[in-house]
Amino acid sequence: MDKTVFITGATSGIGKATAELLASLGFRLILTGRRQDRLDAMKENMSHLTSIHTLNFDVRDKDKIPELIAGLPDEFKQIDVLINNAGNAYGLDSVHTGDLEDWDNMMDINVKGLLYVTRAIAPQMVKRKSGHIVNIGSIAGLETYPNGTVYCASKHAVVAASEGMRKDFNPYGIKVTTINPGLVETEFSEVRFHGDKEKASKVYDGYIPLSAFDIAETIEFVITRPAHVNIGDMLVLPTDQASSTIVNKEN
Ligand code: NDP
Ligand code: 8X3
Repeated sequence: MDKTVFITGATSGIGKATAELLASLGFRLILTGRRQDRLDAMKENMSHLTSIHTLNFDVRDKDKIPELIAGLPDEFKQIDVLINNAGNAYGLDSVHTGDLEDWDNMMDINVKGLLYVTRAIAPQMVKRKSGHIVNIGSIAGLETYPNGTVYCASKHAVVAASEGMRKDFNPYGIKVTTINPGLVETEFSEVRFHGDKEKASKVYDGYIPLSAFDIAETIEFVITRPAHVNIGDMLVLPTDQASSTIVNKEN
């Protein structure tokens, strides 16, 4: 597979599962995140499958990102697919009690971070008149739920940014896809509840959530369509989930 895929948030959950699946298919990979030990372990474990380059950065670091992209080794300079996956929810609170630092994290990482990375990579796609940008939104970008206002607002912004990018990049033949998952069992809830593993695990009790691999397979599907086919938007739910607030739980 002679394509280079750049994945943000590759150290955990959906990003990690996607990296593993795409490595097994021979895609050249640029794996990114803030946890260097995890990036090192992934490179070590998967280098027998494909060429892997890792970059350690925070998607909020708007000055560092263009420098890192410009400094990529020749083999990794041409990025064919950008998967904007890095993101998290912080807190589950009403707007009148929410923590402002949590709000900054969600808006700065989920929205501005996604835009900073895209801004650094899209020019080479425009120049080549080819490329594919896959943005990981959420069901929270299509509806809202109580106490999730700011996370939902950040994911609504991702859906809007994705739609806008499709228009901006239309003259250049660049595909833009938004994948909106429902409940996926990853480290997501642990981050949301600031490290409270017990509270986090309860989110996935009593029904079968999606696995990170389920979304990795969806990503693989969208990036392997023929050149003339762009999957615009996908909502991918566990069978047990009908909406953000309707989940068929046993108890
Ligand atoms: P995880 O917490 O398992 O993974 C989040 C990833 O994002 C990690 O690799 C983390 O890496 C990276 N990340 C977070 N903040 C930053 C940052 N500031 N800079 C760089 N990387 C960052 O969660 P998921 O895999 O579930 O989440 C992936 C995406 O999927 C997110 O955008 C999330 O909103 C979305 N999503 C998740 C759903 C779910 O139910 N789990 C449902 C719908 C959408 P590191 O800490 O090493 O930087
Ligand atoms: C993650 C799913 O329902 O926790 O985007 O917002 S949810």
